[in-house]
Amino acid sequence: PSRAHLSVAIVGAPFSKGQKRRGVELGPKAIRDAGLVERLTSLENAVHDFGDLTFEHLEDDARYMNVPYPRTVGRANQILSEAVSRAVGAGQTAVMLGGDHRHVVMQDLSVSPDLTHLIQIISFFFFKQLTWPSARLQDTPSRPDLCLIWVDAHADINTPMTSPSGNLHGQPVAFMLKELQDKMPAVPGFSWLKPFLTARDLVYIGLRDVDPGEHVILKNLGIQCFTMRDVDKLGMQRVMEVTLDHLLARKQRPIHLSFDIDAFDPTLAPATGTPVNGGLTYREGIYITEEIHNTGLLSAMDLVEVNPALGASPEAVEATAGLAVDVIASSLGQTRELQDTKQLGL
Ligand code: 5AB
Ligand code: MN
Ligand code: MN
Ligand code: MN
Repeated sequence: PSRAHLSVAIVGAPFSKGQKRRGVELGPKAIRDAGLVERLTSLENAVHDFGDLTFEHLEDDARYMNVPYPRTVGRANQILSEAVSRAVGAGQTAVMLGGDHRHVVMQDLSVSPDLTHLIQIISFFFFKQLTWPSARLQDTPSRPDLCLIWVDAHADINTPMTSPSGNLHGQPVAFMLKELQDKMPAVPGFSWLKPFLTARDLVYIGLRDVDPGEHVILKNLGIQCFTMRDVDKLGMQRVMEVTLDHLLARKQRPIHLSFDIDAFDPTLAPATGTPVNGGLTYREGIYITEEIHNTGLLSAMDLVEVNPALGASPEAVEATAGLAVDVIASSLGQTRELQDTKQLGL
């Protein structure tokens, strides 16, 4: 491990109402139990674990169109967003643990780009695991220049109209994009969230299960996407080179990384709600995060959709949570590169 010397804020978002499978709210505990804080501390980061947020379950939360629990999910994202904003405003790198993907990302965006990933988890189990970017809080230091790297088997860019499931964990990106605002209905619970991202501020990596309506949106908006076929064809080194060039060539800016654990192959990350065959290898996933760390621009990240209730065995859950720790540690300074011997004191 390398020395990273970052000030890291960990925020747990034990939320699951962005999707219909319960259990993703247990994700933050599983990731902590897999040794997250110890690992980040061993990288010489200053680690502040703020524990888990508490989310209310709102009574009177009738389905809106086909979207279940809109107010509960919206409010939870707002709470997450505020927590992330405080951390980012205090100069910390925020790490959100999902929970489902709906939840995490929105919070991130309100604070800074880093939290975006958490929002992903929000989906139906909105808070499944952790992350999506919540740049929306008006009363917090928002980051107008934030960019977002979304690592996921899914694009999570359905609108309530295109969504085949209604689940909000498949929709967080649509809430964030300025270009989609005339396509977005006024979902109850989300009036606090103002779109903060443009289509060229976003890159996807790992896609392999994209709905028809999502295809139309991705193509029409010209969003930079690296599907698993592109990863096969180009290799991850080239994918990361183009990704970082696309987002950073014009100017250096903060990055929010939203990492859905289902981007990995299900053989590596079995304990998740919507596994899809043919995912990232361990080395491809770790290379993504090493390259992001090396930019020095990571502001917030979310790690979402770890669902301990869906592992076939305790070993399956431990493998998935351990993988989540590796992804977060590698985003925050753990490296496979040999170190400078003087710095190591050798
Ligand atoms: B996840 C699906 N596209 O909208 C939908 O795991 C799946 O946060 C969404 O990426 C998966 O329901 C959400 C079919
Ligand atoms: Mn470093
Ligand atoms: Mn996702
Ligand atoms: Mn996914």
